[in-house]
Amino acid sequence: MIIRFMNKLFFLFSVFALIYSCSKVEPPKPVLPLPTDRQLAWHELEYYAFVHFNMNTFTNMEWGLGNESPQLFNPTELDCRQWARVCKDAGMKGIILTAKHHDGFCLWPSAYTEHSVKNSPWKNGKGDVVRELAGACKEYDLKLGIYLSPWDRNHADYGKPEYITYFRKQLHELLTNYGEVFEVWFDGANGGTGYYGGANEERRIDRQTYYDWENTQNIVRELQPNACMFSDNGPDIRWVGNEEGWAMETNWSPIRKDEYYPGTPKYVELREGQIDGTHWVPSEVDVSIRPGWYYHKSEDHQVKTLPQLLDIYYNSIGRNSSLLINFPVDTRGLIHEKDAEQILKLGEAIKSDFENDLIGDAKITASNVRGGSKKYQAKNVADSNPESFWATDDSVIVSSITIDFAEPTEFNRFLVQENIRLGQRVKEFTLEAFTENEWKQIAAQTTIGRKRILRFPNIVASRLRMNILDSKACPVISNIGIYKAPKVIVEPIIQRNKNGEVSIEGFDSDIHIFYTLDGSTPTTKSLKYSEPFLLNEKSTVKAIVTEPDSEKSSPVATAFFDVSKEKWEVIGPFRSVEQTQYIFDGKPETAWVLKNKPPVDVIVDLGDTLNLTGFTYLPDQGRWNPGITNRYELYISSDGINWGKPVSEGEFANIKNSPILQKKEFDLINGRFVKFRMLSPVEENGRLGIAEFGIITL
Ligand code: FUL
Repeated sequence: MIIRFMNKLFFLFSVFALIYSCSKVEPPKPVLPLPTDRQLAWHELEYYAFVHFNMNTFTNMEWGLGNESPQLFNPTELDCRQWARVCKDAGMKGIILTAKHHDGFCLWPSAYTEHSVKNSPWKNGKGDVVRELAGACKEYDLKLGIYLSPWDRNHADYGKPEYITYFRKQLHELLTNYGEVFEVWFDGANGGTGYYGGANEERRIDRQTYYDWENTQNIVRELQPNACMFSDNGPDIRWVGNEEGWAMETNWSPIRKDEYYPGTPKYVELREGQIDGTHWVPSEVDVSIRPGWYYHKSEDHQVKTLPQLLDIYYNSIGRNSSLLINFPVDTRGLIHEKDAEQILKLGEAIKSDFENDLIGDAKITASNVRGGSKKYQAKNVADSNPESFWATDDSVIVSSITIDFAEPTEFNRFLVQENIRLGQRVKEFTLEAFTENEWKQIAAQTTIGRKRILRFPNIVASRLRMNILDSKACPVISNIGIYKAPKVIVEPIIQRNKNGEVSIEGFDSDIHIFYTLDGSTPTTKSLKYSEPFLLNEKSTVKAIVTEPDSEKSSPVATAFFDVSKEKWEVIGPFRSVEQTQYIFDGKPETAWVLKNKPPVDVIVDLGDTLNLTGFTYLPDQGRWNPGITNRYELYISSDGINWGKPVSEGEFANIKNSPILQKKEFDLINGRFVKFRMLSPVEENGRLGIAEFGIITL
């Protein structure tokens, strides 16, 4: 009886002691600067859409001059609900619309200009795209964001103080008439040539002072206190310093904000953020699903694929950034089917990558727990409560947290988050897996921030350990997730270089590639690819990617190669131009481009006399000022001196809109020298070029 009483007493004493000890342990002191509540809410969104749709959509431009007639704006099937549906289905949380781009045309009937939808034929001037989108976002539970270009190439007063009044009035309209706005996007591109009410001149402004940013930003704060503002240097969200879809691995949310301004030439310094940053201004990765921001039919074949989009996802959200993916809405007023197809694939892939957190019931321990307190115990990283976290004593920075699975577990993703309410801290960490009876390092990294995701080949381990090697103060880790993402089984890329070496690349690690050379459909019993191989003769390579130990197999990739280009040489007339090699390198992304008065000839010595029946031309695939010819002549010669009449001549139909591989056949002829004559650039830029040139033999 007495023993039982004593036991009870002891138990009660322990409970009190624990409660006392918990209450005694001081929480970690914040490391400045800290995010505001509005930034914390924005951080949670992670992934949202940009829509570039405006006058440029109808003029096939990226930067309109400002002199475009509102009559040109006339979408035939505009449907903002379709945009919202696609974005929602892809897992996105909001849409930011280019309400006004640099050309000054307004998608809403602004009371302060005639240069808007109200003077367009669309809905007889009664339409309002911003209103339609606001309604669609509401219906699909998405947030609405506004892009309002500070640069206005249409407005007569641009460059004078009067324009700032106009700009602010427009801001007022957009922030009071369309409900809650989550993000206001101020572009850094500012000043230059333009129409400017008919002046047609160049106007430069002082980017630091012209907009009186402080007072302009105050308008947003006052009208939409919850909205975050984006610009090169914030105040709430900063540009990541490129438009290609990646953040740096080292990425601090703080920056020394006052050293920069929208349009700063020092934007590269913003990429990594700054360890000694004075303000919390996290990065946002903005990237288009196509090469351009606006719709161009010519880019219909260049929509980013699932592998490219997955890389973008992991290189942005997985690197302490948010992700803003742009849809260049087309002239119908819809997100193009091809864009929708790819983004939905990404949505599916993200879902399945993070479906099952393997941390489950693993035992989690740490080398140090703050004050030995339960409140800061290691287990908190797996309790799905973002508020709770593991923290160490102030004096302990070098520390580790170990996840002990009940049995060997296979995984390929590691996700970790700091509790950013207390500031960004970790400077350096490693990851080790206990496998085959020893600890193996699988990653050595720098910052964490709001979210860091590491990808690596599948590993089977019974334990996983994260070592914090350096931190601004004691680490505060709120979440860890461990996943086995399914392999991305997409068709591989088959390329052959000038020497005849064929490479076949799949996107993921731990996959198998099988191929055939006889035109038959590859299976897991076909040749297994391990490294590039020589293939000089004419052949068809077909290849698939399969997942080991599963039935999963990709669609078949097919590449047709004619005789190898090993002996080919450009012998004139631009032999000295270094890039001539690009036309035989098997890489569509590299090109040889010239700005010469047509005709421009390229003469190739094939090295042998061949039986020729045609040729192929892949025009320059570059985004800016591509060199493309739409008329051509092709000559064959046996000595490179006497050319006679062209064996083929004419036009590459629709090549401007669709710059894909062109194939032309002609009657069989013997020859060793080929002259390809480019006659007319399709772009006003006057450039002529070739990404790849090939011949067809009998
Ligand atoms: C850039 C602009 O100049 C582009 O046209 C586009 O709007 C992009 C998002 O930002 O700075």
